[in-house]
Amino acid sequence: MDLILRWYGPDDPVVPAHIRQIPYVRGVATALHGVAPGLVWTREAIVKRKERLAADGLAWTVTESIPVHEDIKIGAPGRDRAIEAWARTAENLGAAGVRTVCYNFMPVFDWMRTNLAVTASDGSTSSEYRHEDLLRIDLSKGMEALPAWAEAYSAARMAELVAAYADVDAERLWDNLAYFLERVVPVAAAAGVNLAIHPDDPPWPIFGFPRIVTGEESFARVLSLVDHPANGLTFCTGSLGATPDNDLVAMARRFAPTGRIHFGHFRNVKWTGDRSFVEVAHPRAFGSVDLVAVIRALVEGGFDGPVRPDHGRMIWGETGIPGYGLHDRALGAMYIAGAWEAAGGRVG
Ligand code: DNO
Repeated sequence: MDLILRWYGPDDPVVPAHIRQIPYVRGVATALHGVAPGLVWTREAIVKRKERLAADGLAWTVTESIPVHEDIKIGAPGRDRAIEAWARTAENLGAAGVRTVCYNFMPVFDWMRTNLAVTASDGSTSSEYRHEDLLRIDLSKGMEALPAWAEAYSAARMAELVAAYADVDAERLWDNLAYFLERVVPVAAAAGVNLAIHPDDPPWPIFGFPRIVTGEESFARVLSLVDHPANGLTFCTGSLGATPDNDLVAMARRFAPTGRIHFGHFRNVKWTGDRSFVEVAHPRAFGSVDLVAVIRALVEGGFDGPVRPDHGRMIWGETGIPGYGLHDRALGAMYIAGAWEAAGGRVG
């Protein structure tokens, strides 16, 4: 596998030169975060980003993510134009040699937490999700007060989105995902790009918005919507592992041999109650996810694609983007690399 780290671009307090010093890491997952959803990333801008990374000896291995415009998820009239822009972006990335695109299909919010910095007994901080706390959040006030890593929404914009999603139940969202994939997969495939949908985090509906990519059956359904090798998955142990309903080892055994896992996100969470969890250090002793067992199943199933440590804790006084400090992700990277090698896999 290719061990990489996520890098948020020039504004990220973690610099490429430091990422490069983590053993094995020779590439990143990144995106042109400054480009609004629905607009095309030009070849020039993509190449400029690639060159910026190359100056520090890093490749742009994975795009994480090309954002999916809400019109596409809602099935609104503007969706064809937004789909066209998404497909052109994937094509431009492929032409520049960036061959994996991670994306998600979560309405309105991406990953959601109710606290971004809970302090553990060792003084480190990490994020947590408690469903009872989520239920106390009043969406009608907008998103400013919401402790989550997500875009801010004014009360008016939020009301608009809630209204737009009123008719979008889970089945409708599936239809809209199918409509999207039917149009983008052929373009991506022709450009030599693999698509890797990210599971919903957490994997259950929030604020009344449906969430559909939540576990084994939904992974199988995504693959069947467009049965092409370029239509694939991001195997995210933190998102899938947030619920005891998912058997991650069984999922790894089922999907790795299909060749449709195109990206791996590895992190650990500890269940703390019904639909509640806290993020913990990567090793299996600290959480509810047995990363060693999952990695063994992936290696045995033949998965050999890009992998990154996902959220880390904040340790050693580091500050920065919640979940995306350098230190704990570097520790996680080494744990993953060790488990990979012990399982007989290649780490590159
Ligand atoms: C969280 C990440 C997600 C992921 C997107 C993919 O830290 O794993 O934000 O990048 O859901 O589109």
